[in-house]
Amino acid sequence: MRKGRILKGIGGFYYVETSDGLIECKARGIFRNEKIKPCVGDLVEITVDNKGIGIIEAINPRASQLIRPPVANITQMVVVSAIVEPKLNFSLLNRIILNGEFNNLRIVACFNKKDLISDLQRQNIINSFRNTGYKTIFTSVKNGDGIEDLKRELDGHISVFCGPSGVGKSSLIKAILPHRSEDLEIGSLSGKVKRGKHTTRHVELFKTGINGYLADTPGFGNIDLSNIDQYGLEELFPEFVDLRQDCRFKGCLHINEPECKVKAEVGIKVSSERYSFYKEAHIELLNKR
Ligand SMILES: Nc1nc2c(ncn2[C@@H]2O[C@H](COP(=O)(O)OP(=O)(O)OP(=O)(O)O)[C@@H](O)[C@H]2O)c(=O)[nH]1
Ligand SMILES: [Mg+2]
Ligand SMILES: [Zn+2]
Repeated sequence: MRKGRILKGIGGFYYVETSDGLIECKARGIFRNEKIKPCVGDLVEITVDNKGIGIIEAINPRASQLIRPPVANITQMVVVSAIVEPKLNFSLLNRIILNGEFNNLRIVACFNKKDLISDLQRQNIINSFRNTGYKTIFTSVKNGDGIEDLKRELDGHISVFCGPSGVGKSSLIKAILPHRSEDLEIGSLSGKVKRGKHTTRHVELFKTGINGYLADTPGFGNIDLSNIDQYGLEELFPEFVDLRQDCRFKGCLHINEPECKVKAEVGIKVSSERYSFYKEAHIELLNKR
């Protein structure tokens, strides 16, 4: 038995990184009956036949499992956005972050295409995420700004790059891993619709820096919050954490309750943009019940 990590899965084959290099593997039929499927990121045990084809014999328990994108054992989400081209969708950005929080992942908020925005636009973004504790990085693939900062955040983590189509996820990864550029598909924005089109299709983990792995993902258009518990929602806003114990009522949802410390701090310690998003998510979960 050898141990390894699945870096890529295509057409029923899994590519497992082992101390002897990358080994092409098939999965044991038994997994299908047990309704678990090997997933990129899984730590697995394999045997190799005399033709050099590996068989995945066992899948280690997963520390985390993201459904969209399907990657196991990730520890960090790099949420990539642009401010223009495509225009920032603040609600979608926060939904992606919420999904990361829900999965207990460290969040890095990466704002790419810095070359297209002003200092004021940058400052507004920083302000709207105040007291969240999220690592915020501004990058430009065009002039190389911030790429080294981003690289440093990847050491020791298994990261997924998430975000809408066309924001430059694949371009950033190409800048971080120039030797893998032939494996990354970069799209170009259509001049007419400036919305971007999906160019990245499958998930693969790439090795990066010191003990880091990263995965590119295809951009997505919307995120549904239905797996989040209506009462647990407020716990997923790190800027509420130091305030909530000062709300008058235990279990305060920071919506209509009197003497709510979170509401009192909107525009001060809690940005009004993030609080508006909190209300939006709260109402959405309320209506889903
Ligand atoms: N001006 C500018 N353009 C950029 C920058 N980074 C990427 N682009 C351009 O943005 C377009 C989209 O880049 P991609 O890397 O394909 O975007 P993506 O996020 O991977 O998109 P999907 O794979 O569809 O999700 C390409 O035309 C890039 O050349 C940047 O920092 N500045
Ligand atoms: Mg891409
Ligand atoms: Zn409250």
